[in-house]
Amino acid sequence: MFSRRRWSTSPATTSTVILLAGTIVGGSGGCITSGPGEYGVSAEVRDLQLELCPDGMIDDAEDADTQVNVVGDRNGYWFTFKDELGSTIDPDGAFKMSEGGPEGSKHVARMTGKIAPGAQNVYPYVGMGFNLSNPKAPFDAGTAQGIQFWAKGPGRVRFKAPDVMTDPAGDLCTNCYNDFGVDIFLDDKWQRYTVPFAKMEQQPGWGDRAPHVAHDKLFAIQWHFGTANKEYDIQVDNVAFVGCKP
Ligand SMILES: [Ca+2]
Repeated sequence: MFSRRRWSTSPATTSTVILLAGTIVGGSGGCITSGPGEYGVSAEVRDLQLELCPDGMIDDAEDADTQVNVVGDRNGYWFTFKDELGSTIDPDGAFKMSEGGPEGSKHVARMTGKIAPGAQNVYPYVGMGFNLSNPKAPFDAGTAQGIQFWAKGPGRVRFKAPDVMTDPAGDLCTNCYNDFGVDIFLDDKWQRYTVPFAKMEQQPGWGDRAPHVAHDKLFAIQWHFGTANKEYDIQVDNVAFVGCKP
């Protein structure tokens, strides 16, 4: 899965190519030409409802700091990341919350910028998210059945949860970064999305495989955007564990 063709306009170092291997997007999902958010997983996770777990709100950003709501050892920080191909992202470096959000919200996690051009086997990307614990450590989501969040695009976002099997921090993978997740076509208005762990899958065709997401050993929660040449403005709020069994 490594690049067979050198990046034509910027020198792709070996490390760049390895990094890119973590972001290869699976085969095309069909020939949908309009309103892709109305179909498939995007629609399923928009329509699904699961109740908030006790202390389930991971972060609503309302305190405007860059740490999730501190609950036990759930105390990680937000961050952004990007490729080395020229994609831009704001905030870059130190994270900061933006103003706005769905109704009733004053602050929100937001990333804006433009994705670099792609090429054959070259996949530019950006992302934002947070580690669940600080220092980074496996986090047990307990009896939660999934993760809910509000988001606004538009754009196709990969929502994913690096875990002990797919994140190098777990010291178990050799071809890492194929995290379990779902691809969601975000609407251009605020919507709630509820993603059950059971719905999260690895991308086909690359990376170490695992049977299912290790929701008892999660490292992080992330939103990736990687549509080449595209300007983006992705907002996320009210991230929570949902569906706890009594
Ligand atoms: Ca908020």
